[in-house]
Amino acid sequence: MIDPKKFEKYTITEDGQLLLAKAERDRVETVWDRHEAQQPQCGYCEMGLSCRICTMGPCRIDPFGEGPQRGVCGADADIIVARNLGRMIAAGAAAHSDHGRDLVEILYKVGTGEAQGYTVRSPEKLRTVAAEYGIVVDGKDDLALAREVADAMMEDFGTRKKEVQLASRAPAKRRELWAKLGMTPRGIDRETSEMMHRTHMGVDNGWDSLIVHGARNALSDGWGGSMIATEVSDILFGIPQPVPSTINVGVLKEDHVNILVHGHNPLVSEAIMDAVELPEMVELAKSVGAAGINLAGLCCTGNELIMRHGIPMAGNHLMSELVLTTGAVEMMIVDYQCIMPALGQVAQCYHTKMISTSDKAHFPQMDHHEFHPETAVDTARALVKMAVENYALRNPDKVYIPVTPVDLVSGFSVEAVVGALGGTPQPLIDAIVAGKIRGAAGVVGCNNPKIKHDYGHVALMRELIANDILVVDTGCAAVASAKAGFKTTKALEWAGPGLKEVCGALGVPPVLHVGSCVDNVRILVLAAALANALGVDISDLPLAGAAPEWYSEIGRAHGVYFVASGIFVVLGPTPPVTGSANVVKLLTQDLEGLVGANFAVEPDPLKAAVLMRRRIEDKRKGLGLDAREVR
Ligand code: XCC
Ligand code: SF4
Repeated sequence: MIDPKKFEKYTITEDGQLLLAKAERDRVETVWDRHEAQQPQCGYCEMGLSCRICTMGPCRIDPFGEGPQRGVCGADADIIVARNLGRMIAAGAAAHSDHGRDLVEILYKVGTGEAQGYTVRSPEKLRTVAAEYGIVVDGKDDLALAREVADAMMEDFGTRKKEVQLASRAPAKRRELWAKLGMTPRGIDRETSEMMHRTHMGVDNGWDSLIVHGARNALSDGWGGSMIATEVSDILFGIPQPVPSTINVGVLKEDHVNILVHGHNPLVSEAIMDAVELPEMVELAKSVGAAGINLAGLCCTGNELIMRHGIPMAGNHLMSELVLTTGAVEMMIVDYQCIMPALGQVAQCYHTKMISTSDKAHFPQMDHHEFHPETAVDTARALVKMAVENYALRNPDKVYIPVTPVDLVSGFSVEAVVGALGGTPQPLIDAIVAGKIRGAAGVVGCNNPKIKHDYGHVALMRELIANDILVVDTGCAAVASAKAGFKTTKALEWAGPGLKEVCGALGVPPVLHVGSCVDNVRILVLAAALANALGVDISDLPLAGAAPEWYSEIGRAHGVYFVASGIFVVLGPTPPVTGSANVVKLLTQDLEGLVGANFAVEPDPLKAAVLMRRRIEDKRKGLGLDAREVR
């Protein structure tokens, strides 16, 4: 017997520990094994001091000052660190913005009648967004508007604008600041493309000007590509409203055909959901001896489904391999982002069929069945049928679903939050002014084997709610807190007295699930709405953000757009910038004077909570509200 306690150092979750023991029994290699095999990781790269941008290199700078201080081209530590950071931001912004573009293409095809199975589920939002883009809505039907909105959004991706449209949601003071600093995002693709240009050898060698452009690049995602992704998802699939569901590996059902969707883009998972619910598919499942078909999500496409439809969630990033070791998954269907290329290998040990679906995301040991809007319904049906037929190949001796699921309530879009407050943000503002709620914190981002799985998120959020701070979360952070039981009103017993009173009266949990990673923009929209209601800037509000277990370039871009929007952000894992004292000082100190917020790095979530509380109390003081001392 392998003692699951042995895996307490890797994860705080019971399902994680038990399945790590199962993985060891089944001789499955996991992300933690590979992380260990990589030790010690390259110190130059950890500090951002290696460069392989051109073939005169690769080069590295000696952080101790004895070896080379310049690359072959003459770039010093500041330039190399800033260029690397810039490219990280560009990649992250590109990823989520490209996800946004895929949705805009579907919206257009819905308008022309070419997108099989997709439709406009939220005509209200279509009309609101159309009006924001200056489109005349009166007298037009949904399909005509879908085409026009899609066209207008495509323009945002281009280069011929002064400012991306949805940036107009930001407070006027913020936009003036961006204009003054040269951070106004002009076009979504333009800023990413310009970053690749600037970081080519021999272009922008100002470490500070590179970072200012990094902010503009990240803002083009936050107020551009990602915001478009969220808005179009709401238009096509509906605006999330509070909905109960269940979470952790226990959502898999031993007597059902289990299908998992993993990735980010709801265009695949929504089609699969529709196919799973077809009576003919359910009949087919019964004919192979299963009780039915069970669909569950992982990572952010799971967040999209749970937010809108209450589809159960199996786990977050570091659970994506372990969930396969249950031996109970007939099929995992992936789209893109955060899908470990190891998954196909893990699935080899079981009967699980692995399916990739995007023309831009191929993986080893997966079967590729491309999704296109024109044929999405047919593709989804064929895949679900294949999954059902695979049930016969399941080996009951290998099946192990070790836990029972935890309850949660999801679906807190900005519209739902305002709805819960009775139609205006005023009651939230009143509660903050009265000091019952000290402020709000956004906790976002990933898992990373460098931090004990889920510990960063859960320990941080426990501290925040205990100190009367309302938490909104997204991405894998949101999955972590839900598994820990923070997303039902029962969790109010862990909240401070003020937060408990306010959330109790509203009937909402102390931690609100606002969505997937792209839905971080819902936090921006909510922050902007609060700032506008008070006539102040976002940086004046008692808000703070954290990414306690972030790993990805996407996470990097999001951190930068939060800070550039005026929200202080604490990072768990250290970004690869410590090789440049100048860059570190800019990010952790001087940005405050420029954009009214900066970064801090603090891997210990208890200390991170102190930093966030201090920030929130400082901002209360600035607004003339009562402030507590935080030690
Ligand atoms: Fe999770 Fe979004 Fe991070 Fe990926 S990046 S690990 S939050 S699934 Ni968006
Ligand atoms: Fe080396 Fe400069 Fe080329 Fe980078 S750009 S690899 S520092 S020569």
